[in-house]
Amino acid sequence: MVANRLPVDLVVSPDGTRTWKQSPGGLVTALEPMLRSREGAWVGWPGVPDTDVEPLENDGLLLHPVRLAADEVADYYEGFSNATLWPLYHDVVERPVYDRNWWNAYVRINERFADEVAKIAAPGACVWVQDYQLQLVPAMLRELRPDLRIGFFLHIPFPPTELFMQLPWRTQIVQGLLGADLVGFHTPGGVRNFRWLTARLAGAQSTSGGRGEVRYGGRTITVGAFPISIDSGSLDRLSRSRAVRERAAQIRAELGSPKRVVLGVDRLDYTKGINQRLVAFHELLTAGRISAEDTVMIQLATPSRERVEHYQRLRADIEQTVGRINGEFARVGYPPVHYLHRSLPRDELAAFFVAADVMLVTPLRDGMNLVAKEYVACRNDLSGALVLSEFTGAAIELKESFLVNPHDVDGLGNTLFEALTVDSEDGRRRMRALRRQVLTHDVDRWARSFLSTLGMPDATAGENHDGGQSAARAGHN
Ligand code: GDG
Repeated sequence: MVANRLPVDLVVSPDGTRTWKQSPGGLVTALEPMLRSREGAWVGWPGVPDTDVEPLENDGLLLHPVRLAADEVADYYEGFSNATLWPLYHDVVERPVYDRNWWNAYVRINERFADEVAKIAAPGACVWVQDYQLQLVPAMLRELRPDLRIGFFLHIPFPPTELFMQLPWRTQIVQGLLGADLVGFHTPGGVRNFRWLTARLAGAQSTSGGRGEVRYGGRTITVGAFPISIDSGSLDRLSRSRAVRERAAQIRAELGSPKRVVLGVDRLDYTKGINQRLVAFHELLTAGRISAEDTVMIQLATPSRERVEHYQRLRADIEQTVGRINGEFARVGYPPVHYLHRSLPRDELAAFFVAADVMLVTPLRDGMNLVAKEYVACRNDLSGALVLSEFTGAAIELKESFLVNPHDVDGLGNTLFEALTVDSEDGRRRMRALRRQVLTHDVDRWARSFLSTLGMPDATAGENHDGGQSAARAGHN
């Protein structure tokens, strides 16, 4: 496995002591279960700049840290990855910055990751490269190690072709991805955009293969949609546990036992449409369609990319909106919006999902959105309503949710109101259908499907896979 971050973060305390903690974010949440069942090696950055860390073993997984200097983090990660590619790939919701120094750092760091993998992968091993920070690694790695099977998966949307064409380094990115044997996206739309661009920018030829194949440089590259999911079974079990149910009841009591609880859970990111949903909630209060006594909203916004300017502005905007709503509608001790800017433990998060009558997932653009699926997995009694943006990958699978266009403030308010007042039969019918989808399509199925398409031996056969074990053995060398 190759990803920008290791699945654990290094924590260095002031006295120099080093410990590891589980790192946040959708990617780890998604891959953790698969890794527990396969012995493998993971190449990634430990999250602390200017620090050398020896390879180590963590729960049967070999970790190979890649060193990044502070200026490299600024240019490759905060710069090119999060201020160029992230906004460009999310429909230019914010304006992408095109900076040549950032690009040069991106090339250099992708080379460093490719070199590290080339050193440790066993002959013929399967290598799975993750996400937008490492799009050049497939071609670089193929150059160094033509014996490997290389897969690449993009966790964010692959943008409309007209937007992608803005990128000054568009050809290099497409050629980088074409180094893989298999390139995966969340949605068929991403597949279509990529195939068109491979023809336009790299002269690749599309064949009429089932999943979609392109011919490039004498090789065949498979391109497909692999919608990611969650460990639905374990979250379903957690949500039924007595501790989580009691905590959920306690949360409602602490809120003053309102009739309805509305919840948002996101990394604090401008793609997530947090302000849009707050505005819709505010308008329902102002219009008197809901009252602050009856309906309470909780917005959990996990701190994210705090050194990137777009994010600092966004945080200020959201906090101003929350302040305005509470200023207008709070009674002492009972604000209508409870805003938490922090990360919560998994059990506590599950209790919030259980406590909420309506889940608001309103991104302006999102590759998939795991939160929507997590909410569904926590509703075993079939109560609860999911309001879901059309612009998430999840909307393709979760058709029985209350689908909404987050740019349409009236539509968003009306849909939120509809979800708050849905009759219980209709609500149960919807939730039953959503749960059927989420519980049968879990993250393990996603990973197996990708890896078997990549040609990993025994990818579909359960635990202890040869491919993973040989990669792990190579890691000891
Ligand atoms: C990227 C793509 C795609 C959040 N706050 C806390 C917490 N979380 C967990 C959620 C969820 C994960 O973080 C967030 O995943 P999302 O999918 O919603 O969003 P991104 O981080 O943007 O992920 C996205 C994903 O990759 C996978 O491919 O779906 O489209 O943007 O699991 O529950 N977890 C805990 N405490 C928190 O406070 N424990």
